Amino acid sequence: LDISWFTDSMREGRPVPVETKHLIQDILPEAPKAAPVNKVSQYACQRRTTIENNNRIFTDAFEVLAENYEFNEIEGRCLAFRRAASVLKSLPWAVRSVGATQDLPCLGEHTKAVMKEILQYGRSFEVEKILSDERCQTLKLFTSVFGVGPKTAEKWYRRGLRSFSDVLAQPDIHLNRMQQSGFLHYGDISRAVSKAEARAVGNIIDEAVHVITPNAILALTGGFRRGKDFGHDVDYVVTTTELGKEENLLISIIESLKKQGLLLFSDYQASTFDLSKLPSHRFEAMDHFAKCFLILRLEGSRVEGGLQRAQGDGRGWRAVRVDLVSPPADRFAFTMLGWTGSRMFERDLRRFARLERRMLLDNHALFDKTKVLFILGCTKIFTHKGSHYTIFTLVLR
Ligand code: DCT
Ligand code: MG
Repeated sequence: LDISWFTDSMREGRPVPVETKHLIQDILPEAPKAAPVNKVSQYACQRRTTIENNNRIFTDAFEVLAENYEFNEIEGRCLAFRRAASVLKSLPWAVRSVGATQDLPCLGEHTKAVMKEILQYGRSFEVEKILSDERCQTLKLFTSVFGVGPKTAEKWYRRGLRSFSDVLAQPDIHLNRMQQSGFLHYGDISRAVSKAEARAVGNIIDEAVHVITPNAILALTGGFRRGKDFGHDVDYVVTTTELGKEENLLISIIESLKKQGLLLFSDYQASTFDLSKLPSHRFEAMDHFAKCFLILRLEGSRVEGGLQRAQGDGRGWRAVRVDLVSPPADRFAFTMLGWTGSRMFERDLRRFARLERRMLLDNHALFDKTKVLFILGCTKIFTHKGSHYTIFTLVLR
């Protein structure tokens, strides 16, 4: 098929039937010339990313490689593959040749070699090797249990344990409370949570918190706030407009859930937030606000359209993982931004603030290093103009 007449026509703006246009775009070796390849920013927070992923064949492979590096504690390479996946997820077009990626940031030699293999053979041999590796399979299985991290998983693997029944049969392995609940509710909490289930959880928290205070603020965050239809847990920010009253809020909510028989597990972490210790120059994975990691019993009758259930499950309820974080009201905007994710977006937002704006951003505050002042009372921390995002300094107090 000689497609040059059609491609020339498309380039010169002559009319071409839409089916032909799509066919050509499918078989062309390169991405369409109009794709803004040279405009893709190295910062995730400067890239417009929808939840539609046009490059899943590559990003799924990158995630396997990243996780394998994580298991082997090779942080740099793990991050490199997560960065590359984040860039490809932002593209409104599917990559059809390695040549089409030449102007994209964050794609190194190794990433490109994996992409080349996938384009040529439809799969990556390196990824297949990892997926069939016994150690990797076992670590993935063990870390899928709530409360089991890579270190514990490795310890169990080194003891020769390969399955849950191997672990549970060891008389000298003492599971902590979180791990016990993780095994007990494994089937339920490893199944995706739907948006309807997340809203039903929100209604339960909302009812509980409004009995405690009429001034409560409750906001869904995490993946659902980014528009995802499913998640591995439900994340809510909950506080009250009365500054200081948020201190005991989570304790009261947990108490109320327990009384209603809805609490299957709870790990409460009190606030260690100290305004005088800000700004923090060191990167911390977790913020200092009061938070709790819960497993709740969710009745099907509370969920619009019913529960996500395993086949043959006759119960009228399921267990759901829920995270609650409770900042003081004047820290609400920072907390919401920090908990919305994605992980790479958060990481790059902080990097962008530091390197491009000389500011320090975390879940607690935004600090302007040039003017040596805190930007307080923000209603919005960043906004977007056209396709670019800017750290926003709205209201100064
Ligand atoms: N977060 C972060 N850095 C981490 C972990 C989490 O910045 N290392 C933030 C971003 C997302 C938010 O916390 C909630 O975390 P998760 O629930 O793990 O992520 P999610 O995007 O909500 O994913 P899922 O939909 O699977 O729950
Ligand atoms: Mg989540």
